[in-house]
Amino acid sequence: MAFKTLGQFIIEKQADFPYAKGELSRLLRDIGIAAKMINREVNKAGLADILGEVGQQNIQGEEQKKLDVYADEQFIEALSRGGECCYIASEEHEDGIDLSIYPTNQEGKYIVCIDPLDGSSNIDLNVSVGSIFSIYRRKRYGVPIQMDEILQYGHEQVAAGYVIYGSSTMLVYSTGKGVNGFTLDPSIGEFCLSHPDMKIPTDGTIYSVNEGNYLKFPQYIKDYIKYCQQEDANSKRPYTSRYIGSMVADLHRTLVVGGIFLYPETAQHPQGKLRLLYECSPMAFIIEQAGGKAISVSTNVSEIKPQTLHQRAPIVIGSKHMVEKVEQIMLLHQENSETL
Ligand code: P6P
Repeated sequence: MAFKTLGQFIIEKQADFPYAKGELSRLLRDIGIAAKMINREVNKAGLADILGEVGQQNIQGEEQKKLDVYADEQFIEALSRGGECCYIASEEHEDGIDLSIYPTNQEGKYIVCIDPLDGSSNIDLNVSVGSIFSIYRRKRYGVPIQMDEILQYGHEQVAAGYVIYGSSTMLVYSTGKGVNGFTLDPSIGEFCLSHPDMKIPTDGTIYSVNEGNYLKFPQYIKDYIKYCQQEDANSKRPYTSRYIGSMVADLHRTLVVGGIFLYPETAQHPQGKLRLLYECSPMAFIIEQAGGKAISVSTNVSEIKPQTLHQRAPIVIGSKHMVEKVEQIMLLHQENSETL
């Protein structure tokens, strides 16, 4: 059976957006092109001796780049050329990239926040890494882009998605009408629909957290981790602990088989480690679109107003009932501390 390609699927779903004249479709296709370019290089990463170490000339006499720099360049290249994007906020750039100054992107309708290669420290360990993207609608035209158009709430996202460069390369995205997964078929160089209408199980038996930080976690998180480890046949506990250390890989597993991923706040890092605009918000959008939940301490990730481009946020995300259990324990602690 011939699979439906990403391009065919996007065009088919264009009817979901009566007002869009194909710009979002073209933007998603541009992202797919960048993903294919990055996939080709990520899969060669282990051949450093042939490709040459970073900063050296490789056998073609080209400067060997760090893969996250290369990934960043591919997204900027594809989004600039496509013309639909007016501004890029990237993990690799302290300041955003205003494309609206170029005639080709002057009328671009969309703002894209990206983590070009998340978990890139894992590349040399041959661990799955990923790209994460978040798409917002521009608010004004004919004037320079203002920060309030970049720093929008997660619930204002038009679309979000990720690419996971793993045992196979997949692009998973949502435009607010469910989540669909596409697997790259290298033999034809196309992403093909392999996981239509993805739903995260409402319950799971896997918890995913860097337990090395356990002693620094707030008490409600410590209590939840202990809850996961306690014996209880009815609720299939103790749960299994799985932590890859690559957010896209940990959350792709969570989406497919259920579970919960936590990167909480600690005393030293009250905002946690993960970035709001291009890690937490897009992953929260996808997981919520698939029927899951994503909180940041006592608020939904989608309801945090970003103040800066690279702002961090604590996150607990995954199967609905598992996240609700964390909220339950947190509430108990808040009530106890109020009665003390
Ligand atoms: P830690 C990778 O560096 C990353 O940004 C995410 O992909 C991942 O979830 C997290 O950091 C891992 O952080 O502190 O557990 O190594």
